[in-house]
This record gives sequence, structure tokens and C-alpha cells, in this order.
Amino acid sequence: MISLWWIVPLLFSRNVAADAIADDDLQTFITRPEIRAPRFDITYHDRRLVTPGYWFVAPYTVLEMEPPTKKWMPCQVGPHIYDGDGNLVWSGSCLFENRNTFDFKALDNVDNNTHVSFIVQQGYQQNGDKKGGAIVLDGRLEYEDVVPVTNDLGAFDIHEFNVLDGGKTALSTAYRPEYLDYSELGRPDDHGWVHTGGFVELDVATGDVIYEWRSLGHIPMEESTFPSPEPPPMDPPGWDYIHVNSVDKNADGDYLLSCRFTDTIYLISGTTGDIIWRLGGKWSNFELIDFRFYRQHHARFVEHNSTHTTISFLNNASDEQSQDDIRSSALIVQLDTVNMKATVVHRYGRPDGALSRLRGNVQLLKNGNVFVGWSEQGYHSEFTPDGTCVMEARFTSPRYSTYRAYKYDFHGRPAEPPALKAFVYGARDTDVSTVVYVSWNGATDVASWNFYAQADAASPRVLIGNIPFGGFETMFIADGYMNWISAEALDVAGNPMGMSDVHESAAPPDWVAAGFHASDRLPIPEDPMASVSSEHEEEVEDKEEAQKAADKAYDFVGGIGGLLIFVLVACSAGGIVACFSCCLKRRTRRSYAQIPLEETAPTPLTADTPAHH
Ligand SMILES: *[C@@H]1O[C@H](CO)[C@@H](O)[C@H](O)[C@H]1NC(C)=O
Ligand SMILES: *[C@@H]1O[C@H](CO)[C@@H](O)[C@H](O)[C@H]1NC(C)=O
Ligand SMILES: CC(=O)N[C@H]1CO[C@H](CO)[C@@H](O)[C@@H]1O
Repeated sequence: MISLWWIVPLLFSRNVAADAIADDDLQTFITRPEIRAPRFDITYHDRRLVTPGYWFVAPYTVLEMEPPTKKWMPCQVGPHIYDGDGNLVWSGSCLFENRNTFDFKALDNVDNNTHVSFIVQQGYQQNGDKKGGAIVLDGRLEYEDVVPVTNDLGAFDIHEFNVLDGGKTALSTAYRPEYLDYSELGRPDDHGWVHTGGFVELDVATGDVIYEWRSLGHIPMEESTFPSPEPPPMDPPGWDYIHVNSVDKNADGDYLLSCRFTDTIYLISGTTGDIIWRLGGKWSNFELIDFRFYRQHHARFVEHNSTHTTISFLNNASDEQSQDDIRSSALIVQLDTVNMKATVVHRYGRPDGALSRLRGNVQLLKNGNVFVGWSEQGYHSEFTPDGTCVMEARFTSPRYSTYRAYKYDFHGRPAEPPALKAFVYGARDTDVSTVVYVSWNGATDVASWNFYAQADAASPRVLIGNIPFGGFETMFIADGYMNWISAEALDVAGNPMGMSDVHESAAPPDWVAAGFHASDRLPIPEDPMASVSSEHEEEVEDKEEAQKAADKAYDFVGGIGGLLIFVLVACSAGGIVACFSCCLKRRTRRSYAQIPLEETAPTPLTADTPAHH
């Protein structure tokens, strides 16, 4: 079988060259050419104080459904995880047809297992799934829950998918167009459409609506601070009079609702549906002692007791058309619910001094630091509790934004195997080498990679090298024409985590035409075991050391028995092989060693061990 993917890098680099202006703000990879992840520019102000963790962002370009002719390349928008240095860890965009996703985060309130969740925006017209929905994935990055729209609403609203503690139910904002008379505005003769807002509590497993709250009858039109159109809209959805953009729930069962176009945060009784209090806006029940806010987002309970409630939110202080202040900020506000006074506990100003005119979020990290998503161009920053900005980052590309940005601890062990590509290069028969690339989309905790070659598809694999994890994609260069390549991810203790499939190395179809020296012997795949034999002499010493360790491990196993323990020990023997291979870097040619494949005694690490079948 002749493989053709050796041409991929060529095609790929041509694309990059032709479209350089559009593409140099994207990370690209040989093993995953379909992934084109936005790059970050990062500024550390005090790196020691930055919380370890991963960034959860969902870049998108435009909110409207894009016609198929739109210029972007596939797999640039959608859920992405980056490490704290802006290196891609997972791109999920290709899984969802490059559709926009929102509110992408990890769920640390369900159990001790990894879960991530996000909203997939409603689909293209030709797509069967027009309403969109929410998704929960597990640590293997496989579907755990698909939360569809099960009521009469036309789409899953994109603002909020707030999975509540325990993971059984989630909150989502919900909009309903209603045809109403405008008498609340003193215009009894006017009738038209109003986009009313509210929220639903959903069963995560089924999408069933457990509770719905609607603004109609609770938030009158005159409370709006967003100009009402005259004459009223004659078509749905109509006047967006409150614009709900977040909802949270406390242990008492009451809900915290943020409405951007009343400039108000509401506490809503979970029992009666009545508004218990309003913070901000025209009819605030609280006296705002030392702050104002305007066009806020992402209101969250921080803590509460019978006399005080602390909340966090993003004060945008502006919208698309107007502003109230020169700078947006994240606010932690304490509400004295006895004396009805509200005071700022912490204020974190946008580090670049600018305004987030829409979107954004505030996340209190467990160590007390605060992570703020300013939304446009993926701008986010982290602060220590005293307000010191320790890090700020944004997409290099102005083409992308993210509705929210979060930081979480995350452990990914993808179900799919690592992706691998190998290419053979060389101009003389003395300098042929095999270049291998490996990646594992979504994997964390990989410390190093073992690389293997085989004489043919059915031969045992032979270790040809081990190198440290090199980011989303790790490159490895082996001397000679190695074929039937595979790679194995190892954790920091040397335990195997995952194994790629075996891939044939791509070689030029015509070596001489590709520049290979015409009088030299044309390269053909080598038997990696044979390469081992030829180097046997100089390696014996190192191998004796490793062999001693392996024998020791085998004795230990013999004493205990038990398959599981054997596997563990075999793994650590693998680690020894890895170290062994690392130690040999001084050689021009790497050493080779066969890895035990079956439940047998560790294979002696000598080169002349016959391959077993
Ligand atoms: C999570 O882990 C912690 C510490 O290991 C443990 O105390 C707790 O019970 C675990 N929680 C669940 C829900 O399993
Ligand atoms: C409630 O919380 C406030 C603020 O943290 C605190 O000052 C107060 O003592 C608490 N009251 C009770 C009854 O715990
Ligand atoms: C932006 C913020 O958090 N607070 C500001 C709100 O607006 C008032 C008035 O402009 C300022 O005094 C606050 O600092």
C-alpha cells in the first residue's frame, strides 16, 4: 500500500505561504492539519503568582450563521483548551462542524472526575440539529451528555450553561418572543413583539425542563434602560428589553439573574418566582455605597448567610452604543441584606484600561486569585486578591473573540489514540533520517514519548528513542530509514498512557527527482533490530546496568505473582528502557531495545535477542 500523506506538509506549507496574512495567527500541526488554533500573546507580570491551570476558551468569529462561502478555514472556532503558556492542549472544533460554542468550561462541582461542558450554537439551516444544545464530555473527551432543547423554544440560548453542584441539573438563560401591548410604557395603542427573557433549569441527562421562570409579569417594560423602538417591531423576536445573560442558584434554591438591559441583578425566589431584591438599575433595593454598574455580565453567588450575600460580576460599564465609565472591571460586591447596603469588596480593573462593551466573565479561583475574561479578542487576565495583575493574554488575531474564558485544573486522557506521521528524508545514503511527529489531542500529564520502529507490519516493535514531551506536537528524528513507526505516551513515572497506531513512513516517490544523490544506493527501510546488532559492541555496558534493574523487577514479580503487579513493574521496566535510551544521546545513532509485549519475563536488553512472534 502506497501512502500519500507525505505530501501533506508540502501542500500545507504552500497554503501557509499563500495565505500568510490570514494564517500566521494560527497554530498549525503536521499530525493534525485540520486543526488551526488561534495563537495567544501573553504578558506575565509576576509569573510565580500565576495559578497553575488550563485556559478554557471558545474562539468564534461571527455570531450569525456563516454562509458556506465564508472565508475561514475549518476547525478554527469552537472549544479549545490551552495550557498556561498558551500552548494548545485540545481543539474540539472539528467535532462540531466548526460551529460556534460558548461558555466552555470544566465542571469541578460534579465529582472528582474530569468533565467539560459547553453550548453548541444552533446549526445551519441544512443541518438537522437546528436548535443547538449543550454538551458534557468526560476526561476521555467523549460524550457524556447531550442536552437538547426539549421544550417549544427555537434554540438553546448561547449565554449560559451552568451545571449545578452534583451535575444532575443545569441552568440556562431562555428568551421568548411575545406579542404585547406597550401600555406599560404609557403607549396603550402600540402593539408589537418583545423579546422577553428568563431562565430554565434542565435535567442534564434528558434536557427536560424542570423549572422555567419568565420575565413577563415580573419585570415590566418601563424597567428597561434600553430604548424601546417606535413603532414597535412587527416581527419576532422584537424588542430585547431586558437581555438576560447569566443565571446562578444558591443553596436556598433561589436564583441570581443578570439582565444587561435593566442594569440590574435580581434575586428570584425558587419557591414563588417572585423577585426578592434588585441590585442596581432603576429600582434597586440596595443603596450602592461605593460603586455603580452598567451592562453587567456573569453574576455569580460567592457566598451567603442570613445577613450577607457576596456576589461577583463583570461591570462592563458600557454597551455597543453607550458607556458609563472609561474602564470595565470585575467586581466582588457584598450585600448587607438586612440594612440593604451594597459595598465593593474587590475591584479588578481591566488591565489595558479599556472597555469590554459586551460579554465577559469573572471566575474566583480556589487559591483566591481571580481570572477575568474580557471577551473581545480572547483577552483575559489573572489577578491576586489584592488586585495585582499577574498575567494577561489575548489572541494575536483580532478576528476571534470568546464569550467567556476560564481557568481550571484539567486531566485529559483521550479515548482516541495519539496521531503520528513519519517522513523519510536524505540526500546521501549516509544521511538518511526519519522524522516523526506525534500529538495526542486533549492529553495532559504526558512527560515523554517512546518511539518504535518495526522491520515490517508484523514484526515486534523496537524502541528507537525516547524524548521529553514537546508540547501539542512532539518531533523526533531517527537516523536511517525507519518504518512501521509507533509512539507511546509515558507519564512522569514512565508508565505507559497511550499508544499510537503503527504508521508507515512516507518517503519521496522518486528519490533522485527529490534531490537524492544519483550514484548512491537508494534508501530502503531498515530492520531496526539489525541496527541494534551493528551497535551492540558499544552499548553492552549500559545494557548490563539496565538488565540488572529489569532482573531485579522480575524477581520481585516472581515473589508476588499477580498480573496487575506484573504489568506495573513491566511498565517501570519500560521506564528504565526509556532512561537507558535517553542516556545514549551522546551517540550519533540511538540505541535500540525491544520492549516486552506479552506477559513474559522482561526481554533481555541485549541486541541479539531474537524477535519473538
Ligand atoms: C474527591 O476526592 C476527595 C479527596 O481525595 C475526597 O475526600 C472526596 O470524597 C471525593 N469526592 C467525591 C465526590 O468522590
Ligand atoms: C455573614 O457573613 C458576613 C460577611 O462574611 C459576616 O460578617 C457575618 O458575621 C455572617 N453572619 C453569620 C450569622 O454568620
Ligand atoms: C467600573 C467600576 O467597577 N466602577 C466604576 C463605576 O462607575 C463609577 C462611576 O463612573 C466609578 O466611580 C466606579 O469606579
